[in-house]
Amino acid sequence: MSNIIAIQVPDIGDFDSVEVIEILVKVGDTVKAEQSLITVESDKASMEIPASQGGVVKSIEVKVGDKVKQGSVVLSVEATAAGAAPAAASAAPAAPAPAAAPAPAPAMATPAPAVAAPVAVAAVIAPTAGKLEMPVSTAGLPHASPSVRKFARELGVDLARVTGSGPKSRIVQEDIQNFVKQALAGGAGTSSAAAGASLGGGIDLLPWPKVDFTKFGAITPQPLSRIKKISGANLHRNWVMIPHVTNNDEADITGLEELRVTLNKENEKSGVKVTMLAFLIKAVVAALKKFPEFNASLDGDNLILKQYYNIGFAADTPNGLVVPVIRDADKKGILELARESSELAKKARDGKLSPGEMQGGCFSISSLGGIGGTNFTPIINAPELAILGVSRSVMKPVWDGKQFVPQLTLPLSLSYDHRVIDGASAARFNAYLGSLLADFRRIAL
Ligand code: CAO
Repeated sequence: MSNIIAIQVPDIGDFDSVEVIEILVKVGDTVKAEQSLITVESDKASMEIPASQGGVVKSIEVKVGDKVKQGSVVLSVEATAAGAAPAAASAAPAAPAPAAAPAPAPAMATPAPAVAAPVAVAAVIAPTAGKLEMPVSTAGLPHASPSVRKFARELGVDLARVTGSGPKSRIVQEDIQNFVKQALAGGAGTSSAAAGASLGGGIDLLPWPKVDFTKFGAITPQPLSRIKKISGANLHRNWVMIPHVTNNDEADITGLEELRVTLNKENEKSGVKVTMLAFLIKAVVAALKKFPEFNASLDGDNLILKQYYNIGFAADTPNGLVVPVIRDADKKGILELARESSELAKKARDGKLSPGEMQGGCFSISSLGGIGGTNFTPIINAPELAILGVSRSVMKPVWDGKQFVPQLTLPLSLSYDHRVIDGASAARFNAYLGSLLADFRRIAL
């Protein structure tokens, strides 16, 4: 018996209606679950809609230029046993298709230009089952869909050097092909150091080493998780595009840890564990108020100063790193911050964060304190300008002028975007943060 499945547009976050700009498969193709089927674009971002179910494509229900929204049928596939949807995703039955079924998260990449070129690039912090991830815009990157970006990456083409011939100057696959042809004919530089040097842009690197590892021993290839692929691309972009500097400092949290332990004893029955992370969020908000340039984003030559305080925190999950965001952290008390952060961390681990729960962050905290380490360099979560890395606190002997006294010391590693934040400001921010943690009463000042 044939098993025809209608593949629908999943939850695409804040976008009501998006335009189909590319169809990546054709009738008769065999697609795997999670394979990208079409690219859609809103005025803010473009994203690829993946298959919630593998199989053979029987019909394509959309064409380039169509507007689609959550629940729109993209195409139908004849399901094969091998193409069964992953546990988190389920496909909608063939028409009539009442509501959107959960599907793998679409991969987001390139938003359209807000005004004119240069365009912005949307980043994905992390996907969640059946939901779209958070788009983050960064001005100045070329406008191209995720598949075109991938194609360019595979060929080693620097998109910044390609002129887009698509709508809104979008770079399409043909533009890359033409660019490569031109390069082969000696007209354009793909990876020649001379071309890179003369243009002053692009990063001319050696190609990635291709090694046949089996020559050296047994291997097991393991595909990266979807979250790793998406967060990896974003981390890479942020690392390459943002001039990071990390300021390392230490905070005396002897008193704060005592307070935390006491509060937890008193609140044993409340079910809410007061965490160091909650205190850190509170202290970071106070530091952001004192140093507003840290609560900002770069938009071309403008600094967008934010009047709200949404704090993201890195959560380690079995599938990779995600960054849930606590909104309006300035309006919340320690217990509420502790409760909300543990709920969000649990949802993150269960793969149940919604796109909205990962959007709108102003500043992030990456706490490895529960695991270990003395210092590290966290990567800024663009378009934020700074991130606080926290390592494991240790008891240290500290000279008080007369004697050594034991002090519980928390390492603070503040990475900042040096285009906006000077080293002196970062040192002040970190020192101020340390002073708040050392004497939490200062928060009230
Ligand atoms: N120093 C020493 N101990 C610490 C500590 C610190 N800075 N922070 C937390 N701990 C201890 C806690 O006291 C707790 O100990 P007990 O179990 O004995 O009470 C334990 O570590 C777990 O702490 P917690 O429940 O408060 O959780 P957390 O705040 O450490 O972590 C979360 C929450 C979501 C941040 C964490 O689960 C996580 O995912 N961390 C990894 C983040 C990450 O991957 N960052 C790297 C991103 S790449 O830049």
